[in-house]
Amino acid sequence: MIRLLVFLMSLGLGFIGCGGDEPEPTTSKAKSTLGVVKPSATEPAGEVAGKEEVEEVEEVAGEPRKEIVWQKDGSKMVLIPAGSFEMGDSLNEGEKEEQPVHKVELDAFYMDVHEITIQQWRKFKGGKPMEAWAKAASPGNKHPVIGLKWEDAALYAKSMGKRLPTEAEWEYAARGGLVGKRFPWGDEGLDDEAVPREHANFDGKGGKDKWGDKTAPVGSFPPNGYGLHDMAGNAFEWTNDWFKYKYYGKSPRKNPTGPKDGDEVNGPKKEHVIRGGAASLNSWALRVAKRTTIANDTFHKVAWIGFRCVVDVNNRGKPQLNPPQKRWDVK
Ligand SMILES: [Ca+2]
Repeated sequence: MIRLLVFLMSLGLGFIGCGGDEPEPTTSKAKSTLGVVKPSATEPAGEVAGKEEVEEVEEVAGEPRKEIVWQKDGSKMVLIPAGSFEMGDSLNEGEKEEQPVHKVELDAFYMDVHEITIQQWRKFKGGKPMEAWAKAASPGNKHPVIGLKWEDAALYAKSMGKRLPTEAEWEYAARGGLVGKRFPWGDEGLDDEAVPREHANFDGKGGKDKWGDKTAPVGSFPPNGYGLHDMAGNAFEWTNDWFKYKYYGKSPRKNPTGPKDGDEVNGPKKEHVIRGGAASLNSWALRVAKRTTIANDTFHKVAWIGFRCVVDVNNRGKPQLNPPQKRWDVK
């Protein structure tokens, strides 16, 4: 009897563990496509209670894997470790909205190694066809999908059981573990384009950058310290947060989710933050502290905007969207 019980338990273990590199199934906790879910005390746990208990008993909490493959869209993701950093323009050289520099603490999360590609976008059922100008600027399946509105990117992320990164998560990840540097690779390159040309696709050509104002296949440049490619250049990337000029002065410290609303930029248009610069813009936009948004539809068509996704890490070290213990600091 005991042996039978052990056998049955081992079957259970095998079943639960069969995910291997697979992310845990992420239940639909997102209340809308509007980005980051902010859990409330009354929100029920997304997993069935029984299953949760079984996993608590049979899984040993461990260190999260450094890399995973997200089964739903085939994206390789890397672990961005928990930690804190000084967010903003510590070199005091940028725009006023990059100030004041403030400390932010973040839980660990997984982030897509690459920008979401055209191939991934085409497989996505809700993905609309790209417009002609976007196809011309990003010519190939391995190139980043661009020309997306924020709502498109957020819908993709939700459909895949992931989410868009907060602006703080994006900047922390882009810094790649470096402290107080200008670019994901270090400080070099504000006046001399030779260095950034080896690390990023931005407007013009030189060195590794052969693409002019068109995007490159994702991963054509070396990764940053966390193993992320193209955090500088190629496609601009949507973040979850609204764009507000003066948000940094009141940003909370722990897992901030951005302001509740955005500023009007060049007219009655509120939008979300885009990060990282693009193949169509100069090296100034590649700075890790640089924050901007689209001002209007015209700008949208000259700033190649794509995205990548993230997912949280639960207290057992597994990827899980919005795990019960996650606490967001909303302000
Ligand atoms: Ca990028």
